[in-house]
Amino acid sequence: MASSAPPFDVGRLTRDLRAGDRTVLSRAITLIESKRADHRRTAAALTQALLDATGRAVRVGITGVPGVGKSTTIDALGSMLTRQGRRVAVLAVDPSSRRTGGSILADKTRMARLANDANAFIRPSPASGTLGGVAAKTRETMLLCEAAGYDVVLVETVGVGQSEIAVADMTDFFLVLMLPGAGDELQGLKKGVVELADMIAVNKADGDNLVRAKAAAAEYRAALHILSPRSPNLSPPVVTYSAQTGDGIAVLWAHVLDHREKLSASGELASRRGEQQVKWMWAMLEERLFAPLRSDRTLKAALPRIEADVAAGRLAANAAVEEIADMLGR
Ligand SMILES: Nc1nc2c(ncn2[C@@H]2O[C@H](COP(=O)(O)OP(=O)(O)OP(=O)(O)O)[C@@H](O)[C@H]2O)c(=O)[nH]1
Ligand SMILES: [Mg+2]
Repeated sequence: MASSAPPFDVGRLTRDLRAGDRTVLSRAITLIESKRADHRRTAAALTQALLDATGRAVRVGITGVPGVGKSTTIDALGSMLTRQGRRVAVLAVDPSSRRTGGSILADKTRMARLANDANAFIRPSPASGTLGGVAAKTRETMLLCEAAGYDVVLVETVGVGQSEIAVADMTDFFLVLMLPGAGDELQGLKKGVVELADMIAVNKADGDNLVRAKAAAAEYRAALHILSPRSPNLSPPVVTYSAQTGDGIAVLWAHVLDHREKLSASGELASRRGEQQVKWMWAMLEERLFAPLRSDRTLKAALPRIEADVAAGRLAANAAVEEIADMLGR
């Protein structure tokens, strides 16, 4: 099927993107998100050509249960940062079916200030595809944003699935947001998510919630003692703030910068990023190598039978692997 869109010119894209052209950035992200094999190769060439201009941003992952205030927080934090002269990119990873095109719109209204800020760029990641796929696109999108001059990248994800692990794996700082309210200690978040946290921030510390927010913070501080921190030398701070009034947002950001300074000084920032890149490479390669298992019709048709035979003890697992490998090698 012939496409009516003009072909992508990597040289031009590279040049215009480095100049910070937002329309070109959007176009380049569309290229990155494309599933076409020729686009994938062009996307790889583009990323490679831009590599020296990437890595400069403060990369922050933000997670929390639905309604905790992620979008409101990003709006308040992002606007504070653009006022300080920063350029802020906001990306969202949400593999759940909960979100449709309509709620992207809702998100933009929750981020009303940033959505109209010339120094901010908001881009939801596609909700389709496998988690690894979605996260991979978000990572590449992050690199493009960096090359286009965005020096803060905020990645939002809802903290109820596995997307938060993917986001923690692509950021320098992982911020876990909590609601005020004691008792329901980890609030539906898996313990594993809290263990990824570089900071816990209790939102909605305003009005009647103020006291409850402080109590919740004290509880998390106590709970964190029994968990192992992500960085051996840094125990994650627990703060309270209000995304609505803006109280505490500056302190929250100061913690991010402080953490960054310490990680840079110890060399952990560079090593963490290096490890993330390698892990990402393997994740993408694995996905690529597994692709035939999903796309080969004959194999797809045969797999349930092979699995059933293995389960029933009619076929040895290693014999099954030989059979599958033979079909793949045809
Ligand atoms: N009182 C108070 N309400 C807040 C605060 N921050 C957010 N809210 C409200 O909480 C609700 C949810 O906020 P969102 O920012 O949409 O939350 P979210 O975590 O992005 O939600 P999802 O995208 O659905 O996962 C909205 O009604 C906000 O107005 C705050 O600091 N104080
Ligand atoms: Mg939101």
